[in-house]
Amino acid sequence: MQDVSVHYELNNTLGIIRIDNPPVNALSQAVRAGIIEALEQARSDSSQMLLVLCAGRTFIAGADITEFGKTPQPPSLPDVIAALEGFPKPVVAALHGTALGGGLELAMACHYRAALPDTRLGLPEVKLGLLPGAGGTQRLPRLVGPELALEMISSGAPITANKALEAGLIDQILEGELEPAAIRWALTLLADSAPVRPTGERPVAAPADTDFLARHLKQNARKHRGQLAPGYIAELVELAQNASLEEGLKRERECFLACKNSPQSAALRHVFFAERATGKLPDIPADTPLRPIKRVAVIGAGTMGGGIAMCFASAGIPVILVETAQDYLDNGLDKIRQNYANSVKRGRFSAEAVAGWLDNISGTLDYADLAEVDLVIEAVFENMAVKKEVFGKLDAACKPGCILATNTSYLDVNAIAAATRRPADVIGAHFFSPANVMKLLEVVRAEKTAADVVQTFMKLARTIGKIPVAVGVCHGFVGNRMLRAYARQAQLLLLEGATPSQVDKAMENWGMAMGPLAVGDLAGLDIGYRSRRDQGIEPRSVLESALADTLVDMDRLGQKSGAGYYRYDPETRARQADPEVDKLLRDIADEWQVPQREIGDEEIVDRLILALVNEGAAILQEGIAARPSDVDIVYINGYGFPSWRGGPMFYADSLGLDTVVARLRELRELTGDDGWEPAPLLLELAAAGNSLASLNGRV
Ligand code: 3H9
Repeated sequence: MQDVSVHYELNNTLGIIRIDNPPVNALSQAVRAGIIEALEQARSDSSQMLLVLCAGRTFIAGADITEFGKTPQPPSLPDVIAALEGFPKPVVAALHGTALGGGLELAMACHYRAALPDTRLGLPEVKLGLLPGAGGTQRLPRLVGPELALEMISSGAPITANKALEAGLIDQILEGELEPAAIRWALTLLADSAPVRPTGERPVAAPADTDFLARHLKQNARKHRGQLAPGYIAELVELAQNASLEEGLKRERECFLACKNSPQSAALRHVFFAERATGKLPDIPADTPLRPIKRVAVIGAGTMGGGIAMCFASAGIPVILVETAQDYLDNGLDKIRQNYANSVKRGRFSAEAVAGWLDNISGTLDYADLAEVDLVIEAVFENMAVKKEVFGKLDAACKPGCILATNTSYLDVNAIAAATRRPADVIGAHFFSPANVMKLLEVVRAEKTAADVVQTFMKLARTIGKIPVAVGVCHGFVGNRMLRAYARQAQLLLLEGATPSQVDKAMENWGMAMGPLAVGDLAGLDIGYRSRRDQGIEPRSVLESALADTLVDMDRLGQKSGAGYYRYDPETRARQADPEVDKLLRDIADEWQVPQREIGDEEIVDRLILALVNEGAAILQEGIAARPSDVDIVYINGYGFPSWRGGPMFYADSLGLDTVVARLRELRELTGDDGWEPAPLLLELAAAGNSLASLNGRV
């Protein structure tokens, strides 16, 4: 066999097709062609059954995503799958690791399936803006029934081997080492004269009642808002129940191609690779030796500190929580126990796992207990003087080489590092709240942070389940600096004549998880108020915070006080527009002499999103972020930006930078605000006919 990614071997009565295409055995053209060639060989040899298995850490994890967007090369995956299902000898598949997307579709076209116990099986295409395009929408309902099939395909979440066995997706769990166990199982089937059993010829398992689709669409309406694939998926699963395989496959192909060629899928594929690119740092070699991190301490047992401690404990890393008084410590530890207990109640984790994680957390009031830790994360009050004091104490208490990290969202990490005699060991770690849930972690590189400290932190972040993005020092780093520009536009629009509901609805309809004013109410308006005061900005002295400051002075702090930009129903927490705020707005606009006008939703979206784009471009030019795709990842994972729009920088490219520059100039004209001057980087790229994406490859 010419192609090295698929090997065929005749083992007495068994023909073994072994796929070996690291790292995840994706179904590249070479693999597809290799399988067809293997089938040709097996057709005429003395094999009585074929066994498909994979080398390396996983079964096939799907189609090769890098091939999407290029001209398709034969054979197509549906053709390979049809050849497997229609093969005249029984074909069986042995799964391990992950059987995902096209990988699971291929397995479903085999006549029997078995898996090692820790295998995960799923159809995650929806996360790439796609749907299963090689029969998955038609074969999965035939095996597990339409209800579970719809849940799996529209969530993209994989299931365990046990669940797959219970649901009829696999026939057997394999024990022991993959290959010998798979061969034993196949020979048993052969001994039992197991017949060819094409999945496509089966009727749908346990057909659902007539309104299951309507229920599904209603339950998921909010989650799927604005997305193309989920509607098609529901239609196709229904078709599996009511139409022939041939008809179902034909419609599946049409829908798959519509999704594959859509801007949404291009955006989500960009996000897939962008998420994995964040760890590749332009100036730090990938093989930089890492510092071992075996024990960690977290300073401050408040909401943030507790959440951070949970991240380490849940990853099996012992963590000491440090407080200044016993009752603060006790409260913090109680809160952690409660959080874990809630997760167990909701079925997220087992009680057994959580008990083990809790054993990883201890508490102390004494910095002397930090002598042996390898990393400390400070999560005290967001105040420079307090942070400097803590870092002075850490410098004295911690061993040489211990990494000292500050969880700040705005402050100057260089100044904090200067409070120690070891600035090379100091780094910023901006976790997002709730820290045990939110995936994003901005890793802030200060001027003197050592390369191995950065690399260690980036790797450690992955170990605790985060998506780390390396950023440089500036006020607010990448995310909060951009947020400031975005939130400023929301405030100005209110004073110019929009209402809070209008601004929020426009942004939510565009795809943001929550509008900016609802976010402000959720976070608490007092936070920004305090931060402005700490920066020496007097309350109500600046136009863009005049409304927020006034609300705080009126004790309208947001959801926690029952009112902010909105009023909140005490029972349901539903937000209601408040005429009092509209009146307040008009008064403030009069006071500042801001003329009122009708404002359309398109202007709201343009102003908020282009403010992000312009600030993002300035951040890139200053080298605060390494590449545009890093900025996208920050905004998607930390600020509710719709992933199917690819992030603000990808979105700017999709508009075309010429269009972006022209619109920025129009906005300057319209508002008279010089802040709309296009960032020089945008001008440069637009003039050269280039995209922001052209900078992604510069690493
Ligand atoms: C599909 O199947 C469509 C069909 O229905 C229809 C077709 C007609 N292709 O994530 P990792 C790379 S759509 C190409 O860091 P892990 C990845 O970029 C597909 N490359 O490892 C990375 O490269 P690098 C449906 C892929 O252990 C390296 O492999 N399937 C693919 O944390 C390691 O990846 C999916 O959506 C791919 N399919 O996680 C599954 N997958 O080292 C997508 C990975 O250069 N994959 N790479 O940065 C995953 O979810 C995870 O990669 C997996 C492993 C769980 C498998």
